[in-house]
Amino acid sequence: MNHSIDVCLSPNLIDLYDLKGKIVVVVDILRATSVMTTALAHGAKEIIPVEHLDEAKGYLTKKGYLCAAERGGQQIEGFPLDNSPFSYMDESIVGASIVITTTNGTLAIKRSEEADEILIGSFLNLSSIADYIKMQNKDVLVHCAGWKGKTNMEDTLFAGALVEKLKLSHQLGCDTPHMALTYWEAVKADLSETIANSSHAKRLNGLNITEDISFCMRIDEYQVVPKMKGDKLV
Ligand code: 3SL
Repeated sequence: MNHSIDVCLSPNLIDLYDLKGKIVVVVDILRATSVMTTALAHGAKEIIPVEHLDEAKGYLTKKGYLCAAERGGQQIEGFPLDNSPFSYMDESIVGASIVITTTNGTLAIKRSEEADEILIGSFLNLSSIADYIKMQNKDVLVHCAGWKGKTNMEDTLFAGALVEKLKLSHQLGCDTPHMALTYWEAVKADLSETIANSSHAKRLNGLNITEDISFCMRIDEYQVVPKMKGDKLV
């Protein structure tokens, strides 16, 4: 085993990690990276993740872009698309260039910029991400988007699930991959029930967003490996 896998539990901790030469898998299970995975699986041409709302607003008047914005779980007024995976499954998505800004997910992508390669992970494409990584000769860091700097259950569980798939090919870097793996192994049989107790699932439930949560827990629904190429995800 020449390569390692490590886990960063929050974008606020990312400066502790050296990203150079590494594959960074950004994960925001609820819901940004699940949405991006869904959109690309349904034929979107590209996704431009932007950190700031103003930047996203700049695309609203440009021709040829479908714009999405979310803060605090809610769609921002004036933007045609929200942050629900179900909004990215119809014909309008095929061939589309989508611009998206979200509370934590797009921020985590921006803070991963020094990586050799940035991948977008979710339960929806878990095995595809693992299989792709196994074919590369690189160290891996899972970058959990969390919630406003805090750690969350669902992103940590994804990290554990990916560690489980890579533990024979990658040595576990620090303590966090061990912690994430132990957590994943303990609850994976009751994933939906476990996530139902997470703070963000409760927050989304409070906004009457319920179906998204169970959809985002589906494992291997899609076979896409979204990668950043310049400022776009393809
Ligand atoms: O934080 C994010 O990036 C979003 O995915 C949050 S939400 O699920 O849209 O509320």
